[in-house]
Amino acid sequence: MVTFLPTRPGRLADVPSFDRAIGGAESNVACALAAAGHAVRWVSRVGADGFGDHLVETVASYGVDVSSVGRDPLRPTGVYFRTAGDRATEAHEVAYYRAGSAASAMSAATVDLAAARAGRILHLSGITAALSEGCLGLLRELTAPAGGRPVVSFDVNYRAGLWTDPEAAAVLLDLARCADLVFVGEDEAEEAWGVTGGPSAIRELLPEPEVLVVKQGGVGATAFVSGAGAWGLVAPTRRQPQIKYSPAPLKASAPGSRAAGAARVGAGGPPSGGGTPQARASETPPPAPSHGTFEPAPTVDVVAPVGAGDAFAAGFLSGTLRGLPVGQTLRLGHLFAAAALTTPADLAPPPARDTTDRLTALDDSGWE
Ligand code: KDG
Repeated sequence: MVTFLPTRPGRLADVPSFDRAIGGAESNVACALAAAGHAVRWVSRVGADGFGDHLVETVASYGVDVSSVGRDPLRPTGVYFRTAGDRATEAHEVAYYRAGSAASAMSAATVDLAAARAGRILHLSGITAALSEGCLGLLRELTAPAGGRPVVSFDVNYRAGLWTDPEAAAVLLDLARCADLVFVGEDEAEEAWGVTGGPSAIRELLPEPEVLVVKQGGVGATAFVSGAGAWGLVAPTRRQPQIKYSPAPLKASAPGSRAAGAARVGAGGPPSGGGTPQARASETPPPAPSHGTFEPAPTVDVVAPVGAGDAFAAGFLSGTLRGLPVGQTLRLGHLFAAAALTTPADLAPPPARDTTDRLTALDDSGWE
């Protein structure tokens, strides 16, 4: 979507002018990942109009392959306007002009499915599922269990205002259960599914995905990993031998230090397992822990929260693609999100790689 950001605070009714930018959950993730150096393709549809040109050109300028973005000669590119919102409550107004847009007319018949399935990870958003029957059908097709499908990453992205279907909650739960990696906010899990009780209660509802990441706003995020990380994400107890990017040698495993595999844990469960890195390095991967790994979020001065979830997903996917241990992968999510939180736009390029390498390798005392 093309996004219009207010040039000053206030109600939508009062803001006199807007600056053009780009937004849209999947393209935000694609751009942040490409800016972090990954090979990314964005598969979508936009109108054969000036806004479509702007969107495709801007996404391409981040290094994303846009060759599979179709142009719809009959339908316009979706746009949306939003207000700056209240910094304390994060409440803001949003006006979507997306009904009848090129993207809302996507379906399994109009999108290049082979292109969508060609990467190692296919990232999808629950927002798209809300747009039309065709879009929902497309997501069902892409999340259907099938041999040789890529790892399917799904951000629940529940937007109450977009759903007319009373079954929204069930639809999103269904899609999430078919994915391999799921991102969900603790607040949206409560809003959509009525789950209270924190990350472990959400994991109980969603035991299927190999990786479930519960975002806990400014508090942090908890990742549950089951299986042996067959597609690259390693279990927390194997984190130390996987550290490749630390600028200085990490301390050996002082009890309670990050190098020993300790992680502060929120509602997700007890601390992740210990064991010295040296001992773990030569062992077969341990059985996957059933508890979560929690990483606190850094404190940032929030300018606009929209897009932070996409940035977090991009950071987590970046760490996953790099084979980083889950604790560092969560930190990468937080750092990408911090970049988005501190800019007014939905999309922000992630921090430079040397910064994220340094910060993901810090021990607990240096993080917050
Ligand atoms: O996650 C950010 C998105 O919400 C935003 O860029 C626009 O995709 C969008 C939506 O529908 O809300």
